[in-house]
Amino acid sequence: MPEVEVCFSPNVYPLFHKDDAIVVVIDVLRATSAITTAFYNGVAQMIPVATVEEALEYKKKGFIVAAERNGEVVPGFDLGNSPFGYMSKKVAGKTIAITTTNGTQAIKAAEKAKRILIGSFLNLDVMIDYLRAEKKDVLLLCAGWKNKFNLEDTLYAGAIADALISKYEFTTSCDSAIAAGQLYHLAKHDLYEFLSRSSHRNRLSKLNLDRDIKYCLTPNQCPVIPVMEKGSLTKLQLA
Ligand code: 3SL
Repeated sequence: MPEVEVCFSPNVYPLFHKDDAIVVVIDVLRATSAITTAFYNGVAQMIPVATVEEALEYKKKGFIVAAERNGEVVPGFDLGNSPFGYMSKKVAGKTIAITTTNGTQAIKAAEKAKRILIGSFLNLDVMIDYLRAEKKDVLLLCAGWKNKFNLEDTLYAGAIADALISKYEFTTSCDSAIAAGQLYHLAKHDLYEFLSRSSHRNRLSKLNLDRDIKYCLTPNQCPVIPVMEKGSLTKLQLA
């Protein structure tokens, strides 16, 4: 039976790496929600980069570039991490380079994985369907906050782990998958309320970003799966 595991911090990804596992990178607030939204709205390709300096190189070459640090758009760049910035016709069909505080760092941390997918509540059901059909080991990689644990990524990991284990033929011997599943059960009736004391919900609220938080926590609005192919993200062709 395929196994599902949850890694709570990109820092410890090497402990979880398996050559054949599918890695789902999760940064619910807000990087992976923004990326999912971008592909749902027709963005052609996204190039995740780790540093603002690398992002600047893409800007000099004429790319649209998104750069976020600590929740805010880095001055001089076109976009940040608000999913609402990726709904415009201006980005449809375009390639966007992107760097974020945690999300793109988590993608980099997993770069040795054979397949990297981008997960968010926005693509919850389509992700579960895809993973169950693939029947491969799954590693749910939470971006967290600067390599520390966060609740919102854990809840999404729990939603996936719980569905795969309880409804389909997946198993786990990983306590973090069990813990994430149990937390999801406590939270699922009102994710927004459950996160009321969480650090990043509060950080974003102080920046007047409650609209973003509510959007990112509303499941299944964007049924697409971004996938990493040779250094950039594209939309996975679903059967
Ligand atoms: O850390 C990240 O990658 C971001 O999602 C953080 S924020 O939501 O833009 O603050």
